[in-house]
Amino acid sequence: MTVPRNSLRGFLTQARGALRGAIETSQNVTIVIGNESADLDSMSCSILYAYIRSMAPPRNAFSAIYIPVTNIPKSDIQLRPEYLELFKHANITSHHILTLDDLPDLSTIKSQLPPQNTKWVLVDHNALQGQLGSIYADRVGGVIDHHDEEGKVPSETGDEPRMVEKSGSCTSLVTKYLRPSWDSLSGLGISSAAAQAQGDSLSDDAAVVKVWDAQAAQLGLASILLDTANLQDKSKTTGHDREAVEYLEARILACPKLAASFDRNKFYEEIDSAKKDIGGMQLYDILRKDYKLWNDKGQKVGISSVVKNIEFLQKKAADEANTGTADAAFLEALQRFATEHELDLYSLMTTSTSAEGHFQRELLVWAFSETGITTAKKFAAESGNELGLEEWQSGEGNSYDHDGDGYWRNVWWQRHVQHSRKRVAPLLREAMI
Ligand SMILES: [Mn+2]
Repeated sequence: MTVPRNSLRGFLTQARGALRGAIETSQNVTIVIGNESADLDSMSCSILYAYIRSMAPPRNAFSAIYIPVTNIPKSDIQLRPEYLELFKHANITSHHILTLDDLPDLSTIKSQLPPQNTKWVLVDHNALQGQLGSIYADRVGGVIDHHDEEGKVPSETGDEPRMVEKSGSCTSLVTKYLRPSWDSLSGLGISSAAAQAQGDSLSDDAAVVKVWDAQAAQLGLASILLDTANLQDKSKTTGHDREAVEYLEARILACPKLAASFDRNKFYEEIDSAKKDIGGMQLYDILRKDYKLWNDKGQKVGISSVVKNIEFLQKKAADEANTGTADAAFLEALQRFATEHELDLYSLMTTSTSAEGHFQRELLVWAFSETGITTAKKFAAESGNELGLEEWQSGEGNSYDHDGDGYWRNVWWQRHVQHSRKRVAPLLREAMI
């Protein structure tokens, strides 16, 4: 059975029902899942892939429908205002998105969703992490990603892709992979009934499909534009990104309802400012909203990415603490976060725009254990040049650098701003011994 041509909204509703049914009746299920930071790229990759693949599956698909799962609890969607802004363009709401809450509870997941009944396609990462990874890693049978290759996905993936390539956005690679299927779907119209219908309803159906295509195209386009700064960031943008933007934008402009009013720059600004609108959030939520954890060689390393500078976070910490200096409140908040996550090493990466309008990055590394301290020192010694690390001081004129009493901490300006967590995380992991 092929999934009928449908809107994103209709498809996601169907996917939720299909997942529930598969769990209840022990049927096969294919899950498409993005990484644990669940940024816009991860979310749109999994939905776009599952959507087009379900309507145009390979002949020997493992299951009739592909289920897109966003790798966070449902309540965490609220921490991503850019999701909510974008959903309006895709005619969906946070209630349509499938999250970890739609999978059985971790305590019973192995019996309710037996590994042999599942196939996992990874998008925007290439190693299934955490507890899901410990149960289902052997069931991964496809990947599209733009992070460093970890060699965890089998080299032969049959009917599913095995595509790990450099690209600003993973959504660009997903778009490239799906294009032939999407093109043939759009050529087919929405149902055989449409083919038999009279002229009027046929063109009505065609118009409906164009609206659906434009909604899905906007879902993908937003991620690529965010990841490449509207294709302006030369250090990130690749040919894949430019081609995908051209393709998705054409799909939007092919929809008469949108063609006249759609403006890519305006669309980008809208989603980008929604992403930076984190002023109303608690500091703890800001630290965990774009957080990734690695558990290698017996060390736990966590990295938070934040779209505001340390000064902003200090003010927030001071407001929340109501006492003491901003420096102290900020450091206490970070320490609390690292302690609760039982980290050997915690890193905070910020991005912001300087008063002169330049894009800038700060990098904080704080090690709490003996092994963590060894890693941190090795990282600082070996990666300082590549990352362009320079001494940093807080607004109150304090250095946060510290070595002793069982911990080590350093904060730098990271002058080579082309390097995101995608580069910093592998450098930290290479420093682990
Ligand atoms: Mn990505």
